[in-house]
Amino acid sequence: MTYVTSPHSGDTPGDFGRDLLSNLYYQRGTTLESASAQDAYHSLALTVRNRLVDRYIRTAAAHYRANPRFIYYLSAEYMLGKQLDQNLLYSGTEDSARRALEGLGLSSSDLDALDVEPGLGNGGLGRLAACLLDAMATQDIPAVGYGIRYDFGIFKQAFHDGGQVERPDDWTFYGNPWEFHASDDQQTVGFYGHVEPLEGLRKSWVPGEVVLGEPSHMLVPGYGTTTVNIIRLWRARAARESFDLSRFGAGQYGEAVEEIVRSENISKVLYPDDSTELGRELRLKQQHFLVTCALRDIVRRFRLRNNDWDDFAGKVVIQLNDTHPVMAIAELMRMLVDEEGLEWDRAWSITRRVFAYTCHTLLPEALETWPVALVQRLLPRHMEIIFLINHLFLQEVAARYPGDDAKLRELSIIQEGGEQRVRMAHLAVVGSSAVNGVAELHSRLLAATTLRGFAELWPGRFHNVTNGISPRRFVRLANPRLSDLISGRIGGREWLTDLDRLVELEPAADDPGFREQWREVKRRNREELARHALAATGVAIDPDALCDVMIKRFHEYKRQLLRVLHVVAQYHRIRRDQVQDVVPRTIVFGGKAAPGYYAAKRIMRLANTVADLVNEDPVVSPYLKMIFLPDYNVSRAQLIIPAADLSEQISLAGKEASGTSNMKLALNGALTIGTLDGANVEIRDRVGADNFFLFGLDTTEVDAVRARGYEPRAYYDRDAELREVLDTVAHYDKEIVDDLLNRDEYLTLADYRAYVDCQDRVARAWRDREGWTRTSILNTARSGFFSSDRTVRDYCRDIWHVTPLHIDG
Ligand code: NBG
Repeated sequence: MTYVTSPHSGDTPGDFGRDLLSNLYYQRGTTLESASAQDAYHSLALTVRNRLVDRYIRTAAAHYRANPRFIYYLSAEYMLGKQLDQNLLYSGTEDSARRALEGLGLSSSDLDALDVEPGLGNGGLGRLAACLLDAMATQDIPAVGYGIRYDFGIFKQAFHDGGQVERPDDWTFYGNPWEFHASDDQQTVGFYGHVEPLEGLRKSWVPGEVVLGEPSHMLVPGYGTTTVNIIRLWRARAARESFDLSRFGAGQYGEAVEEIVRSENISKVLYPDDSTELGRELRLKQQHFLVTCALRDIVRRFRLRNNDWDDFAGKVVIQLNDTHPVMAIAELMRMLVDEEGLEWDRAWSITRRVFAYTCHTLLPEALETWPVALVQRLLPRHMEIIFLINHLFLQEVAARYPGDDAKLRELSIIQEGGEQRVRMAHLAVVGSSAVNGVAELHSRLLAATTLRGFAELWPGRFHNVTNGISPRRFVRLANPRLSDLISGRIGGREWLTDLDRLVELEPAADDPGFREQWREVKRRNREELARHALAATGVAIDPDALCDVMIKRFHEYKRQLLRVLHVVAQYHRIRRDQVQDVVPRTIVFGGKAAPGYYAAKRIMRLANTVADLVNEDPVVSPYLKMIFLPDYNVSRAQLIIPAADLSEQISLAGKEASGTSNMKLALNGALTIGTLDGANVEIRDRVGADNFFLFGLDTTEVDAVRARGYEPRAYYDRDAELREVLDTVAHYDKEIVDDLLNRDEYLTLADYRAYVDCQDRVARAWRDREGWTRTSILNTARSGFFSSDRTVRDYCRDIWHVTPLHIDG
């Protein structure tokens, strides 16, 4: 291995500054005097990146030598967050960079503002993928993340008349300094066409259309270790010479680039929908594109050091992040049987051992299914393979449940009755060695409801791995003040990679001096949020007010509407001077709605309307302010979370698989008001029932309410305050109220009174500032479990069976 260590590795501000100037000169072809802001930003990014390359080369070399078992994480979504802040921290150059920039007369905050976060995901699922990659690198786990390099990430959100407006996220407009392109490492991906028989079960698929997948990778550094893994993202391209020169010459400019456009459309845009299936061919194309590129790359990497298929399952784990990459099961079977000539049974045994599947939902409408007719047309050979997998699987089921046709229908990979569809979750379970949910309650409910038949068939296959979050991203980078305070108190920064050590903070909860410092940190974080909020919304907020935060995708089950109803109730109380349980609060909202999700967008518009109502009322606004920060993303999360005092986790019990903002907020000392849903249950178990504001129906009670025949209007009739609130809301949006009174799918009215009363308890608790601070400290101290390091260790132990590979620095 030829290592190059000079001149890009020095640690002093002088070294850093020199390398930055050299990058300006040689990479941007300019000088400090004439550099544009983009020149300076790109040179800074390259200077930081250079400091990770050496570690990456060492990691790759060590992996090659050791030929270890690898985790290949397949995900259609990654929400990586800004790379500059992360890579400065992980390369250990924060200080030297700051001083070098000062010396050169460059502003680090101006340059940081030019760092664009790659928004290649929708929400929790994509951010979880990023937190897991971060933890895998930090835990020295040999791993590669595979994804799609969308030209346009999640849309940018703005508001017009309170309603959401979506704008394209052209994230690489000025180039992306963090990625390495490998344009000579392309893969070929086929679509359509027909199947020709070879011998036995072996067939040959002749695709009717072919596109190229071109990879680039970004570095995924571990914190406090030498390991730097990568995430490999694929972009679709047309074959060389697809440009039709003669048509162009004839003035047919559109037709001349038709093929290029058709091919490149595959990785053009992230689907901004995280819950329902769009039923669109292009999305299925994306999925097949991702899995084909990833699998070919995995096999290429395997062959670098191995040549026997019997070793494949020993060297390769493929973790399927939800159903989006599940076509990989059929594609691997196709590669093994058709291309490699393996017997079906041998191929199936390998495939089944290699894959593991994480399910991230309980909502039936979020479980992907594809019309058989569509799969047949787009991927004819895959459809045959899926039918055969299903046929053999149903024989197994029939042997186990003789004569039970209902069982066959329930478990079949093919949904019958009406249009035949492929149930991707069923394919995932049948083709994997392990299935996991993402919080204890979720895993339990999965096995008891959504995937019950499978859990009965193969109980050993079902696991729970409770989600976690990166403390580097969500405490150290997001909340440097709190991090310093914690490090000062417990001595050193080891807690950042050993988050259980936060328990050492517990005694500090009883130290009035420490509590004072803790409050001061929160206050300064709220001041920072206030500055940003003023610039973004024009609304001035009081940095001493309780900062009450609800940040997540807009979805009816998450019940942003319940949050809004409480605000309206407060509004009336304050107007009536009924303020005994009112403390000054700032309600902070952040989140996007899927563009086609009409009901969620209505609720969003209502939230903005109520915000105006409250903020513009001279009687109410001294007590209550409401801001909706547009374009919620990872960077915005890093700003809001450190300022939060109260974390709203108010989904209808049984609907939220886990939630992860709940963990981020608790870890930053916010108290939770929440239902017994998702990971809230585990947060409450850990921080203690006294330090958590619990309200609302649990899953058993939800079932009971529904079984009795839920009548939302009865709550309206019974509760005068609720009546006043809904009448006010009806004034702005009658449709929302009609729906609540007649249907109320997510039992908002059933939980309303418990929620409002619980909010009164919150207000009383807030008045006791010492008590509140104590609870806040305990929330942080007891949330160490929610580190993504622990999540990765759980995956390693229960599902992946891999061990860390330490890389010498
Ligand atoms: C989401 C769940 C969240 C969970 C994240 C990460 C999907 C399909 N699911 O509750 O709604 O925290 O996944 O596991 O986006």
